[in-house]
Amino acid sequence: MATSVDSPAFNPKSLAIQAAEQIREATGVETHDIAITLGSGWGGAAKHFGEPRAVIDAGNLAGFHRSEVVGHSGTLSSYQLPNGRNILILGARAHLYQDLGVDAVVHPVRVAANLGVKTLVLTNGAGGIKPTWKPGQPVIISDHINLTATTPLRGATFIDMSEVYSRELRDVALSVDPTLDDGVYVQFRGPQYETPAEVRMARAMGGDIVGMSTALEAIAAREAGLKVLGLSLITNLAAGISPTPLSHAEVLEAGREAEGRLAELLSTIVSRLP
Ligand code: 8IG
Repeated sequence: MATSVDSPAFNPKSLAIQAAEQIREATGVETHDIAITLGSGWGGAAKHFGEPRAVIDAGNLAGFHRSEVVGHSGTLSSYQLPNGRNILILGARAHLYQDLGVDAVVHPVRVAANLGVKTLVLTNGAGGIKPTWKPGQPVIISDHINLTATTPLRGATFIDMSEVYSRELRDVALSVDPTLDDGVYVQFRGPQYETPAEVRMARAMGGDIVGMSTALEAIAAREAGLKVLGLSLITNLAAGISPTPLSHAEVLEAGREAEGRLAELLSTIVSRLP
């Protein structure tokens, strides 16, 4: 059957409803409570959640695209925590720099919302601007600045952005590790890393963290009414802060070294989420 581009099948919100229905069938679970996106360095947390109830190849779900970036997986997995919570790990992130469009970027967030998820944990690997930070250090995202010049919202969708990253959820993270620092996440489109001048600009604007993923996802989450917890692994010092050039290999290496601690931290936070 020919499907026209005007067909509801191409509407991002109906694609998210379709994918959610496919996940309900694959998992046998009607409602998921928490969804987690695992960015660079955070992947080890999954094994702390026990045996997955189901692992779904994102390529088989409506609206998903196979991930292009080394170090990212392309599956969604469903777990049940000892406290009974159903959690969904969104292991198939699309980035703006892949040119799949902003709807593809936020699709996993919309799918989670359609599954009944109320709490979204967004993790990422990112560059650090605060001079006291060291590669391998996790930090809490307190707020963001969206420098992508785009948004997942369409039309007159004037959503409140005064507390995108829930104070309550940040306090849960702090209850697990009171030494966690926090900072403002600045999203650039990428894929190139920043120039030193761009990092100075981000710092002058009030930014502490530079990345390429989380602000757009958080906006879509707030549109859908989800509470958001954002966590960054500082995998590298931002350009000009770091004495050496940035490399993706360095990012992956910092992720690997921090993985054990991050896995423990994230799984404990998740077990305490309201
Ligand atoms: I990992 O230094 C990682 N992601 N924009 N800048 C930006 N994104 C990043 C960086 C960085 N490191």
